[in-house]
Amino acid sequence: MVDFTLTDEQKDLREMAHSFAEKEMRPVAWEYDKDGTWPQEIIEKAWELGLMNSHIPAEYGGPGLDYLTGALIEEELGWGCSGIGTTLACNGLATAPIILGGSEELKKKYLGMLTEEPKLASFCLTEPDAGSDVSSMRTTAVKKGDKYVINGSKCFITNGGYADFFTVYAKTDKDAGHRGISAFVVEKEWGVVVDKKEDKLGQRASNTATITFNDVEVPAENLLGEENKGFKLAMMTLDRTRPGVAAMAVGIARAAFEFARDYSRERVQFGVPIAMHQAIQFMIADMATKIEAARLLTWQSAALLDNGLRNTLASSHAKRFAADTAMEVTTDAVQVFGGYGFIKEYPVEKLMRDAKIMQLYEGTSQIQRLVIAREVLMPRQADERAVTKV
Ligand code: COS
Repeated sequence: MVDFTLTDEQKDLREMAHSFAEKEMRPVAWEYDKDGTWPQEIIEKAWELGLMNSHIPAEYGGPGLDYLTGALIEEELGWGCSGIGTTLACNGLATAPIILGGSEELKKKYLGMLTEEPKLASFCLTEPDAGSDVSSMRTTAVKKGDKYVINGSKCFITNGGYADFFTVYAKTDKDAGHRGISAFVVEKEWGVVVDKKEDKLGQRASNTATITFNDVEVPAENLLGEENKGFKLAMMTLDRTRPGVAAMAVGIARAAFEFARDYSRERVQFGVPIAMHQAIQFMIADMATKIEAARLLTWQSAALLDNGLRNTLASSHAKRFAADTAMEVTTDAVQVFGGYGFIKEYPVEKLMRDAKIMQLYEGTSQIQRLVIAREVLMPRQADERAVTKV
C-alpha cells in the first residue's frame, strides 16, 4: 500500500520545528516584517537545534536528513514566518550544487564551514537581464593559470548581504549558450561586493541583495563539477530545492487558513458567526482542499528524490501548485477577514504579501508550467534529462 505514514523521528522533528516556529518565530514575525529586521538570534537558535543545513550529510557534520523530512521542517518554518524561514532554508539552495558536484575537499571545507558555526551561504544564478532565461547570463569566469577571474553582477540573492560564501554561475564559454556555464564556490573575502539590499513587498525579514564580482580571483579547484556543465548543475539543484519551497508555501497557506477559520467562527454578521454562512464555508473548504493537495504533491516530489528517482516533473507540479495555493489561500483569508484583512493590525495581509514571492523565486509559476508542459508533451526527451551525475 502507498502511504505517507511518518516515522517517529519525522514526527518528532516536525513537532520540534513547529514548537520553534510557534515560540521563536511567531512572536516577532509581524514586528520584523515592519522594518525588515534581520533575524540573527533566530538563525543562531535554529542552527543550534539542527533546523538549518538539514541535507548536509553526516560526514560533513550535518544531520543528513532526507528530503521528505526536510519538507516537514520547511512547512513548519513557513507557517511560523516564511521571511525568516527563507533565511533559514537558503543554505540548502547554496549547498546543493556543492553536494552534487563538489570535490571531496570542497565538500569538507564549505559544508563543514556551515555545520561548525551558524554561517550562511548564497546561491548566485539570477542576473538583471537573466532571470527565467538562465543561459543568457553575462557574468564571466576566465581561466588564468590556476585561477578563474569572475566579473559580473547577480541580483535577488537571498542572504547575499550576510553570506560567507557563494555558489556562483558564470560563463566560461560565452558563445556556447547553456553549455558554456560553470559553477564555482566563491568566498566573500575574495573581493565580493554587496551592492544593494532590496526593500521588498513581502518576506521582509529575509535579506535580498545585489552582488558584484569585479575581477574576483577564484582558485581553479573551486570549480563545481566539470567546466561548462554548470547549467545542468543548476537545474538538478532546483529539482532538489523546489520541494522545500513548495513545503514553505504550504506552511504559509496553512497559517492563513487557520487564521481565517478561527476568525470565521468568531465574527458575527446577520446574527450568526460568518462560518455559518455557506459563502464562507465554501471558501474555507476550498482552502483546506488546496492545502491538502499541495502537501501531497510536495511530499511526492520529495519522496521521489529520497528513493533516488527523477523528480523534475513532480517538483514543478509541487512548486507551481503550492505557490499558487499560497497566493489563493492568503488572498481568500484576507477576504474572510473583510475590511479588517486589509489592515496591518490583523495577521493575514502579511501572509498575502509573503505568498507572492513563492510564485516568483526558484522559478516562476510560468516556468514551472513550461517544465510541466515539456515533460508531459515530450516525455522521451524529458527522460534523457535524467542526469544523476554532473
Ligand atoms: N536536470 C538535468 N538536466 C536538465 C534539467 C534537469 N531538471 N532540465 C534541463 N536539463 C538539461 C537539458 O537536458 C539540456 O541538456 P543538453 O545540454 O544535454 O541538451 C540542458 O539542460 C538545457 O535544457 P533546456 O533546453 O530545457 O534549457 P532552457 O534554456 O530551455 O531552460 C528552463 C529551461 C526555462 C526550465 C530553465 O532555464 C529554468 O529552470 N529557468 C528558471 C530558472 C530559475 O528557477 N531561476 C530562479 C533562480 S534561483 S532563486
